[in-house]
Amino acid sequence: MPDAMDFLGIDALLDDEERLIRDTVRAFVRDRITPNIGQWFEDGTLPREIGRELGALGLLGMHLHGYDCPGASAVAYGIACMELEAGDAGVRSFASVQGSLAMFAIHRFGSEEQKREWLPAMARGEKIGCFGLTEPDFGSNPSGMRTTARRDGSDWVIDGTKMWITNGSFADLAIVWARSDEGIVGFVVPTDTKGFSSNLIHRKLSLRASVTSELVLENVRLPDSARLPGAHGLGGPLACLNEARFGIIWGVMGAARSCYATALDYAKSRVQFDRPIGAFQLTQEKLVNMLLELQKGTLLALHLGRMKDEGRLHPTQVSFGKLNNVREALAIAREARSILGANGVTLEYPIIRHMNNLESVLTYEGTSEIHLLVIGQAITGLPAFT
Ligand code: TGC
Ligand code: FAD
Repeated sequence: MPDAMDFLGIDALLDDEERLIRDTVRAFVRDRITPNIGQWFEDGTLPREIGRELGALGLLGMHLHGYDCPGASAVAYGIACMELEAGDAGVRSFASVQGSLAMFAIHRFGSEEQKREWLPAMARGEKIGCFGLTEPDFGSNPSGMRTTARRDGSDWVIDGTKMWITNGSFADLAIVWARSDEGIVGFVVPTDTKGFSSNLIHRKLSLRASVTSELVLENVRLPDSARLPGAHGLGGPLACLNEARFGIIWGVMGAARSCYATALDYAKSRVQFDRPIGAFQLTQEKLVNMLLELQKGTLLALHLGRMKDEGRLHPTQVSFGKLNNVREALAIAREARSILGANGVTLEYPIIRHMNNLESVLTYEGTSEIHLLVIGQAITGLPAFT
């Protein structure tokens, strides 16, 4: 009989190293995240030392090569994201922003000096990075950004505000994207630079175990060596987003798996009308529908991961995965929540936490509408953004 958690035997499609990474990250989540996450979520915090712990496991910048980065495959990185987000999307977000956004930007577009200065320490989690693209008035449309960078002698002076920046308040460096006479350019901004400040965003009801901040840059003066020399135009930050979006395709299947597993267990033990609620056809329909989308989404993630490892994954295919898997993970979480009845609304169970987190994941890294329009343009040749 197929396994209720791996009905299609997807496990057999992984190699030994991939299974080892999965088991290692799963054990870390079981021992370190699961016992604490309810409290962190309630308190609205994520301890900064998680960075060093993820670094020690080789999970920061894990798919990057050189500069003390682990150089793992895209599939191995995806599996790690899946296991981290089965714990909580806040922890996966931490790893995504550090590895796929901040480290990737330096790795792809940075100078040799920048790579040597930052990447090894970031891989160990000693230095934390954040990625400032979104602004208060420019979210889905970053091409309108108002943050400016102007040359002043051999220096640059940056002014502007970035909004909704993950890891912003405890970061040691911020990758900041700004408009200049040369188009959109990127900088590595040490957060102790004069004129740089951050403000924690409070009262979030989603991704509470994740630090989200506003970044304010007032007359921030930096030498030209702080500019990312390889990044020219909006394609720079968008290339970084492809990496993080890829991790999300996997991550959300971890959150969905946690919801499905919790609902399945509950349905077998909760008795109403003298029978386990899992014996009712309506409950079975919910569970089976969850299983279908969970397995299909996991297969999709693996397929896209193999394509990425072969170097033939197109950004529009990343949009396909992000749109589908986040949408389905959210549907699974909502359905799972209903199976737990009143218990489904408390932090005693993980479901409502995942469900609330997934609302942010639906919005960040390109909203579902933006990814739909990216795919729509790819298949029709007709842009429908404006
Ligand atoms: P468009 O004219 O289409 O493109 C401008 C230039 O960029 C290139 N490009 C890409 N390059 C690499 N990867 C992609 N996915 C790319 N998409 C476009 C394009 O070829 C062009 O290059 P060039 O050389 O011709 O100049 O740009 P547009 O202004 O029309 O915008 C297109 C659109 C709407 C798809 C884009 O702006 C977009 O993706 N918007 C969504 C913004 C977004 O996703 N923001 C995310 C912020 S970071 C975040 O949310 C982190 S959450 C972290 C966490 O906690 O996990
Ligand atoms: P808007 O762009 O104002 O969109 C609002 C609604 O309008 C959405 O439904 C959208 O899909 C829709 N819409 C917009 N344009 C169109 C269109 N052309 N056609 C149809 N519908 C459209 N950003 C960073 O730079 N770095 C980070 O680390 C980061 N972390 C984040 C963490 C959290 C918890 C959250 C919630 C956000 C984070 N973001 C980050 C910001 C995130 O990327 C943006 O919220 C996202 O890009 C959407 O922008 P917006 O919120 O301004 O929404």
